[in-house]
Amino acid sequence: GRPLRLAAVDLGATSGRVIAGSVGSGTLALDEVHRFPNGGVRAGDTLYWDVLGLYRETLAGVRAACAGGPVSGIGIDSWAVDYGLLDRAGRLLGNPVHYRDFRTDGVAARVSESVSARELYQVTGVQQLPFNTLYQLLSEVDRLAAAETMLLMPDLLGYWLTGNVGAEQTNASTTQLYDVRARTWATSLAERAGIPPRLLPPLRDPGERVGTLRPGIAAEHGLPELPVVAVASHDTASAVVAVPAEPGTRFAYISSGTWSLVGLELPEPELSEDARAANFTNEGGVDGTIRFLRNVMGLWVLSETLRTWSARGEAVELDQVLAEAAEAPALAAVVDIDAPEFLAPGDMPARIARVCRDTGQPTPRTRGETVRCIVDSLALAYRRTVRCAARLTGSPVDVVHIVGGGVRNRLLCQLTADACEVPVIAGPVEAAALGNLLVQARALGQDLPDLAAMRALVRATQTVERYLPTGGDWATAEARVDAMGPRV
Ligand code: LRH
Repeated sequence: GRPLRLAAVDLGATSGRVIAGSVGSGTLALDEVHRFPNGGVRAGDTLYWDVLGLYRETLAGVRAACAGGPVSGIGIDSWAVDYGLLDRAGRLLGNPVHYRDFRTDGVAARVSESVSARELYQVTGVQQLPFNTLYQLLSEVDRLAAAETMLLMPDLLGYWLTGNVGAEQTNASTTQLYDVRARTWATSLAERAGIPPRLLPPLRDPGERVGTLRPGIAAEHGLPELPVVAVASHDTASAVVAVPAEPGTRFAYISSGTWSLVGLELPEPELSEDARAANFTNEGGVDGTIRFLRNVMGLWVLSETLRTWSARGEAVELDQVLAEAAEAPALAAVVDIDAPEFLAPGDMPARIARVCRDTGQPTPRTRGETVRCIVDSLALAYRRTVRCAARLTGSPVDVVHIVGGGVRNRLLCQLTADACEVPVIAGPVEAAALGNLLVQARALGQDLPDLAAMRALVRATQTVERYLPTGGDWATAEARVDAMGPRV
């Protein structure tokens, strides 16, 4: 049909953007109309999100999109697990807390007294991460009595825009409060764990309407009363929609941003004890698919490293240190990038050096060597995870697709091909925004019947780069990391 112009609000942990996209048959074009930094705000002893800033920037972006031409819809996606609580009058109860805050330390261990880790996995299919919504809610259990509703971040912004509460399924599936087989809230499990089920709002599917921009907001911002569409509101689910996989290929994907989400698309959840032991998650995707994946620590360690150097007054450009890293010796020292010590903000170069020393490896001395250690370690984690996913599901992987900001890191893309020993197809960068636009477009009547049609449109319109494996002794490096301690 005639292309639709749509606003995709894509909120990442380190930056947010609003993209005006045109979607029609043979058309998928992006125009970034607004971008802003995002990140944790430490106040007192807590690491918060600037949620009102995110709301303000969302509106600023929608205004910018509308200023460029008529817009037919708005869709919002963001990182998973974090939420705001509403009281009985629908007012926000407290400022949402960042998943990297330490309020959840030790909570998971307490839950296992009322619900076993095994049962939790059987019902929810979710990997053990300290910041799962279940654990975050339990860390503030005293406050829950005053709360009526829990809204995940995109649903909270959607509520402010439209006045309607709900929980979009792909993001709900990350909470560890969602029954992955029944596709409903796991209410009895929630109750036993100590979470009042009234907090869990009605579920909505990607493609359903959230509602219409409230007249007061439309008037205040000079906007039309636009439909707000529930997209795959978990950014990773949106990114997987836009993986340009050829039909029939056996592909793994890496959604590469602050986190690297590494895994496979499956028709059904994989809930074996082996999958649980390997800490793979079963998150909901579009059209009933399952995202069987593992969180790998991702570009976070690199961005925190650059932040540490900048804070010391050492001017650092990402491209410059990556060029230095490319010249540094390969696989000189590797760390388990998923070790818990890399989760919280802080001095990553010091942590890397300490791990190298403690494991009897050469300590990186230059910036190039430090970055090489991080990028080698990431590629190694991709190798372990892709191979593990293939082993757990019995489905070999012929190609690895990388989407998201990490596509720009050409050293990492090449090392991923080397480590995984299969070709890598890298692109598109703005996969989450593209997936957001595609699901919106379908909801508003464009002819995109299934994931295959959406991916065909991505392939026809977006450019990708190919990387072929060139070798390296990854097996030895893998054995070195296997001998190290526990992972997140
Ligand atoms: C990536 C992501 C990931 C979650 C994490 C909290 O942005 O949504 O899928 O595990 O943030």
